Amino acid sequence: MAEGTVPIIFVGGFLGAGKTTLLWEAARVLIARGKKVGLITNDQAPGLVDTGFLRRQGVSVGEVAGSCFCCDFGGLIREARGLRHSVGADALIAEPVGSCTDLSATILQPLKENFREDFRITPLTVLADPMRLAGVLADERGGLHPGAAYIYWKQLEEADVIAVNKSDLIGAGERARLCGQLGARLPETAVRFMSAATADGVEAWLDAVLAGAEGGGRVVAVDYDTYADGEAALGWLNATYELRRSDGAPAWDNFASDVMGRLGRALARDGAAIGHVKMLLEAGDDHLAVNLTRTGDAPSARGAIRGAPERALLTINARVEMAPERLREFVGAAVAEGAGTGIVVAPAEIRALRPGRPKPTHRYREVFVATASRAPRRRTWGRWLVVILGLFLVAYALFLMRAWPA
Ligand SMILES: Nc1nc2c(ncn2[C@@H]2O[C@H](COP(=O)(O)OP(=O)(O)O)[C@@H](O)[C@H]2O)c(=O)[nH]1
Ligand SMILES: [Mg+2]
Repeated sequence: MAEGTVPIIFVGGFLGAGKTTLLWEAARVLIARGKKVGLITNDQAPGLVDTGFLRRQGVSVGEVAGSCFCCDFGGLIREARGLRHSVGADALIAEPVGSCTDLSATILQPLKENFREDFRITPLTVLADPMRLAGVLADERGGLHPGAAYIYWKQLEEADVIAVNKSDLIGAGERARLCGQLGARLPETAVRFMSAATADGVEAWLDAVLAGAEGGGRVVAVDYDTYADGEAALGWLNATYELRRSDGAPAWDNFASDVMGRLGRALARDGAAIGHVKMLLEAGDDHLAVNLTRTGDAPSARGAIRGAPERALLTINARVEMAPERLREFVGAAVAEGAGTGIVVAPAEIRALRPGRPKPTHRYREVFVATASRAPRRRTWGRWLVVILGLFLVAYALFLMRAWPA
């Protein structure tokens, strides 16, 4: 087990920003330094592609499923402590749900007040996809539902560090432009650029947050009605299918790309804005991840399934601006059409939902500042226990000395 406080890094940011890719890359850097790392993923429902993908990379992963971290603070603590004790993690990196905000008020501040002996809270990093960021900087909404755009801006506002990811996709001119626009909107916030995919800038970011001041330096005002509207604008679908392939059916990799292509085109025809669609196809020791992060974009794939194994497991996570029931139909149709007659599809679990109104376990109105007179609550309880025990012992001693009144 790791002794002393363990740094915990929160990587927030909108759907598709590259959080999971960064978690994996940062874990690789720390593992190469001889550290033990625990990752914590989060989703509104079980069956998370990110968890499956990260576990496939051989790193220890805890998952809080069924609620965001802020609404299941106890679940977050359970996973963080579990990773700290079971694998002796020296560092924890956590990825909140991409449509979640107000992390500073609901997670970082309560951690700082009540768990500072266990965890060191590093600066809150909010990751941004440069194209989506350019969109919201240009017209405030960037093509998102107004509530989703509100969430996007709140994420940026509460960040200790904004990390513009995917810097491999933009040139120096675009970097300077984004930097200037962010500086004008959020002059107090540190901005850095990195590419989680190529690892460029990841180590420098990691060193900066690990050495940085305590995180959660600001708490922003959040209108929970608008926040809830933004979350509810997205249909949420987590589905798992068991697949069996007959001879002559398309290769697994082609099948996965075909399903994603069909789904992407169908959603584009319907005019539905994609938060992200992720697929993980697993067969034996191999896996293939396919992602689509915006309507009209080409899917990107990572990994491969070698040979022609008979069975495979397909997990799909889709967050799209449409009713969950319709999303279920779109996904079901794409899988069935992609499978054709050569692949038998058996749905194992399908959950389609609209995230409910966020009801955080804790919410701080201001930044928690540790002072001698405002010690962590658990210590205060400990002190009371010592006082009560002391009084009891004194009373017992008096009784033994027969000084106790009859
Ligand atoms: N070009 C490029 N793509 C990236 C980078 N980081 C992530 N991606 C891709 O962006 C998509 C979403 O990444 P993911 O880590 O799942 O995002 P999340 O939803 O924020 O966790 C995937 O297709 C990734 O391969 C990057 O630095 N450069
Ligand atoms: Mg992710």
